Amino acid sequence: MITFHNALHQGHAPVHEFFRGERVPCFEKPARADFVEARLRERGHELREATEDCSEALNQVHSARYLRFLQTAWQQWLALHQANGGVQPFPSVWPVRTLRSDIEPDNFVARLGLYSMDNGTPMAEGTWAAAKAGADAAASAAAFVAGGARVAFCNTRPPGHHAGPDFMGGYCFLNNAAVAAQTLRLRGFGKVAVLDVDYHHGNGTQSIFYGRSDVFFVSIHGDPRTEYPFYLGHADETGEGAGTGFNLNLPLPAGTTAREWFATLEQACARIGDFGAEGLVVSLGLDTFAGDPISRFKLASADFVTLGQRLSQMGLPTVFVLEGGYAASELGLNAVNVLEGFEQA
Ligand code: Q9C
Ligand code: ZN
Repeated sequence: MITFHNALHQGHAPVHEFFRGERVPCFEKPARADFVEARLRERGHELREATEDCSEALNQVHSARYLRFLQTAWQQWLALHQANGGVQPFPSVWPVRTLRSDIEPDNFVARLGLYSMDNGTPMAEGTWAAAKAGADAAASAAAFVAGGARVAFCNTRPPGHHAGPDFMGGYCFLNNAAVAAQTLRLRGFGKVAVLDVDYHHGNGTQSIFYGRSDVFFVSIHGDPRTEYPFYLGHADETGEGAGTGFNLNLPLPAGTTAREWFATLEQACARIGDFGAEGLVVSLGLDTFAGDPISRFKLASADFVTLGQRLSQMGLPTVFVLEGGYAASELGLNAVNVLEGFEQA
């Protein structure tokens, strides 16, 4: 599988996040993409540098003021105090209902809260560069497919599917899958489906396309009543305005087995077929794996081969974009299983 990689991902290396009130090492760590790359090389797959600047698509899926903030966030943080280079910023206040989000506060941490959905998305010095290079890699994979290739993979981190039009969250800053889908649209694909198989609902991708009928968002994920991101991902979210009917959520309970999960995948595939998709973007989270430390579905490594085979049978030009998956040492095997399953079928 031709893979577009993110040469700058290691610059996104925050040290800790919060878990049960304690600071713990980040689950979303550089080793994840490195394990995937090592496995790809071992299996003889070709790695390529990004060929595209994603800016056009990026500006269509994120707001100008969010991108402006994110691009210099680390410099803004450093300017506050000489010691800030050694510590991570975290938001501590958010503009929830009744509070105003139209005015950017002068206070940096207040601005960080304005542009965050949680305090679980730590940033570091190289975060913007890594996120932008990742979105460039996603756009490159999409451009490659738009140029006639059957399939491509984007091996990147930080992930993207929780990042909405104007906020970061869930380890995500720029929505790589949305950039890939928008790139397919810009290059002549009339109808694009985004299938999100990450354990967590892709709230950011849903929100970006919620009012649109040209991009059908479908997600299979842990029920938000008990699982992150909690505040979106219910079955009754079907789109709004022109986008009504072009959003499908298939939440499943924690503990869901591979058999139940694949039965649900059939529903997703049927609806993507009915939609008449011309291209497919797969938000490839591998945190559905039974060994994932923060998720609760029960897929085995071999099930990921089956997933790749099933997606290949859709017969669509396909862009795979890496999302979550925190059993880092098994992530390479699980990702490559999907890609090789796709190529075999
Ligand atoms: N400290 C993705 O899989 N935080 N994001 C978990 C553990 C939310 C996962 C808390 C998990 C977000 C892309
Ligand atoms: Zn996830």
